[in-house]
Amino acid sequence: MSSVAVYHEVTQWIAPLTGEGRKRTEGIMAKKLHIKTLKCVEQEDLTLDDRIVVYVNGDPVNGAAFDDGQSRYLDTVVSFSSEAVVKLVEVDDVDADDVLGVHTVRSGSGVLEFTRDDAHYQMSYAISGD
Ligand SMILES: [Ca+2]
Ligand SMILES: [Ca+2]
Ligand SMILES: [Ca+2]
Repeated sequence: MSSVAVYHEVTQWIAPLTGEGRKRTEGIMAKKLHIKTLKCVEQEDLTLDDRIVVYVNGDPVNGAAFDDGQSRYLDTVVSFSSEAVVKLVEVDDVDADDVLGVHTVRSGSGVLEFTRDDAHYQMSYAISGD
């Protein structure tokens, strides 16, 4: 699937895992990453809004449009086992998508900075469980 398609799918995707799906993953996915706020200090695209997709361990988990200075409460919780690789991608139609940064987190809380391609995003997060 192209990341443009992923962007549109993710921006409409709000249903969490329920029932059997959740039971199957609970045993091995003992930790939870809570992605709280994502702030766009400086966007990557020169015109129009950035289209951001957040990936955790390779899966798209949320997406939204951002303008300079805009902050959004993503409130996204993702289960994982040992570590969570968080990647921020800015989607483009005509040229390749832009990876704005990658961070690996395992515990605790804080703010991740994504600063590639002259962009600047700040993501606050907290990890629970062990
Ligand atoms: Ca771009
Ligand atoms: Ca774009
Ligand atoms: Ca690009």
